[in-house]
Amino acid sequence: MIVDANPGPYSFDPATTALVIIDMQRDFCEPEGFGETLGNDVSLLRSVIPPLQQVLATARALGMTVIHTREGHAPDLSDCPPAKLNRGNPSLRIGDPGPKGRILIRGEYGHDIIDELAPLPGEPVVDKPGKGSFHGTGFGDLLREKGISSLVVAGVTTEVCVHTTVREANDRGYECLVLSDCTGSYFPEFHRVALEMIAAQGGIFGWVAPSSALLAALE
Ligand code: C5J
Repeated sequence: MIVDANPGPYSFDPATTALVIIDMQRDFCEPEGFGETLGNDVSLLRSVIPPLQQVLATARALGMTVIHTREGHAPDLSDCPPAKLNRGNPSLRIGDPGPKGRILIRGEYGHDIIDELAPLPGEPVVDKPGKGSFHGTGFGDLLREKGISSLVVAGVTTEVCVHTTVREANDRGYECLVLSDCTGSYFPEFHRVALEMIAAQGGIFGWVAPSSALLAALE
């Protein structure tokens, strides 16, 4: 199948392609979580949800591999480097108790994926301590086990966890398509430029297309 993408056609086989949904967690997408403690307007991420719900429904209907990721840490913070824990001047730090549970801690309500995009039983959920999906996780092994060679990437935030994952995947030989309207940032300018960076120089990290182009190819 071929998607009309930037910088050119993106070809993929749904049988060897995974839809990877990055960090659509309450901690990033809803008030009173990690994103808000850093001073961000989390409502800016909400526009991602409706188109991503449509892509997710289509991928599931076609039997494509769907993988969710969550950024977060063990309750004892043993996998949270001090460099991450102590950085910046948030209103609450990682591990502090907040209205939605301890900030960015696995097992807490705020750490989980938003109801609108909740994983189905059997869909892998990769818990990652970092921004990229490969670092400190079984994500690479999972892709190999499932025979995946291409990734359709969505989620938040575009210039942080989406970008890091796409860069890691690109270096490992995966062909990545990033869905422009199914990714989002607290900084619209960063979102725009991050997408440009992926497709620049002949697709230095991959391809970019709106979800409508992917859905047109899948129909
Ligand atoms: C951030 C992420 N922005 N999921 N994490 O800290 O992009």
